Amino acid sequence: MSANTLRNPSVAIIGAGMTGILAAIKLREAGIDDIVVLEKADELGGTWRENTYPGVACDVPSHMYTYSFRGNPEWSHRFARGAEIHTYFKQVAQEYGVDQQIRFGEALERCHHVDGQWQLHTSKGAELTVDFVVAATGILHHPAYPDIEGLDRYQGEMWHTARWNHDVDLAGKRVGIIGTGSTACQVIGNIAERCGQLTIFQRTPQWIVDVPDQQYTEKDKAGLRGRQDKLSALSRRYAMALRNTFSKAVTGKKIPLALMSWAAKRNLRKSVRDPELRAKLTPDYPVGCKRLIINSTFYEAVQRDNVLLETAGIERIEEGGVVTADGQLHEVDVLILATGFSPFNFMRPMDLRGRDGVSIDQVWERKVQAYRSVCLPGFPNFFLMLGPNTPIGNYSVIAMSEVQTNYVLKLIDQWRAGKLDQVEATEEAKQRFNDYLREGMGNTVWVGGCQSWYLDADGDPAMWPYSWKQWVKELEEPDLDDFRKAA
Ligand code: N01
Repeated sequence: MSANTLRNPSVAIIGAGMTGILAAIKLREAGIDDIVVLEKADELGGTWRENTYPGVACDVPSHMYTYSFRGNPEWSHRFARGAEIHTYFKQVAQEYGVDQQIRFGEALERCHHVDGQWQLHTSKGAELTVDFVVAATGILHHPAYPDIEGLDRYQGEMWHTARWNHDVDLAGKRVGIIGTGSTACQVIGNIAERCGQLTIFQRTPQWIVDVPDQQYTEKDKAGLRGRQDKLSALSRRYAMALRNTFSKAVTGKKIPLALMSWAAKRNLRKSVRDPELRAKLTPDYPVGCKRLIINSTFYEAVQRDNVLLETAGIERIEEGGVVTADGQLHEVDVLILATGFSPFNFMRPMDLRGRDGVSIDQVWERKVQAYRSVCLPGFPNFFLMLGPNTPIGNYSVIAMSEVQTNYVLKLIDQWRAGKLDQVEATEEAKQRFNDYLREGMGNTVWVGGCQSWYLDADGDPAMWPYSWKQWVKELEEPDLDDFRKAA
């Protein structure tokens, strides 16, 4: 079929973060121009717009954390800082004209499948009808607030790391921070020196590896300007290194796992001299079970005289501070919640109803699952970006989104060519896919006995348990036998 006989679909993309921008670029490149991007905030950038906490940086090498088609010679460090990543996405959106297609300050509230199309209702009262919806709403987007008695009674300044209050100067203040995940480690390394006293409330210690954070010189940057070939080569080199180490380790390959364990244990041994403190910082679960933390500032900060690592466990919170299980009140002027995110919400809360009026909350009531992370039976012509079991972990989510976007485009091509009007995976295919995932989980480190945001309510990891290569293969070509046939 020639290009001018193809049907031209209308597509709504939910969210103007990294995946939403990518989807818009790729759809336009494929000749689909009837696109609207609905963004609830007044600016694009997703995670990198929302997370502005001190020390925010990407823990994936910067030259790998870019779109494959648009490298960035300007990165300041091996691990790019949050603000420069935000700038990168704004630049790319502008260069590719995507910013013109974004409707800012307009959230999608209702999304119903009616008579073969999607009817949308936005927070501005607009009604839209489109053929396809792409949910590019991110994973780590909904801050998780801890369920601790008395949290609402606290009288000092308090905020979640994803909602940083830049109006409060921490200099000289008594600061408490709950959590010791990737975010907390970055924050602690950055603010410890400034605080009068910093108390870290650690519930579970974490494994940390230190990868040197090289600063790029003007000469380094100049050598990369206008050289997409060099930028791509750099990106490939990092990607290969990560695949051969982290990705293999977490999916149970013995040698990479042993090396990763060795690196994390050695880092702790070398960095923390005091045996008592070291014991407090030593996890009792395998390396990689929780997401491995890449950080070079936390161990130094935790050994400062003005920093206390409190491991007694939080009993309750009072007006003036945090009471630990040993009965001690830790008075703090500021309480920072570095308590992570609710990763199983995806595009919710949203009144999303598929074929026959079935709601997403009903479908996901028992288990949050999808077919190949992208498709939902009962929701035709609706695609998830970074959906359940995308191989998140210590790898670039941009690379994952690119693979998923190509897959989505191939499915939309079926519609454009008139082969399918309703692109909908079958329930049976979804079940088979999830059985296949379950088979692989036993070999992974995520079932190593720790609690983490990777696990769903049943304790099953919402991760990809096989190799990166295998995942790319799965998404290379749609298997049309797994989709409902036209009625
Ligand atoms: O969140 P987390 P995060 N009482 O869920 C603790 C990405 N990221 O924001 O371990 C006491 O890892 C909880 O304790 P425990 C990255 O993918 C990326 O740090 O459950 N403590 C834990 O210590 C990362 O994995 C970059 O016992 C409570 C912490 O809060 C993901 O974001 C940078 C508690 C939560 O840790 C999430 O990291 C930063 C309670 N009631 C983050 N509830 C990049 O570079 C929770 N905790 C891209």
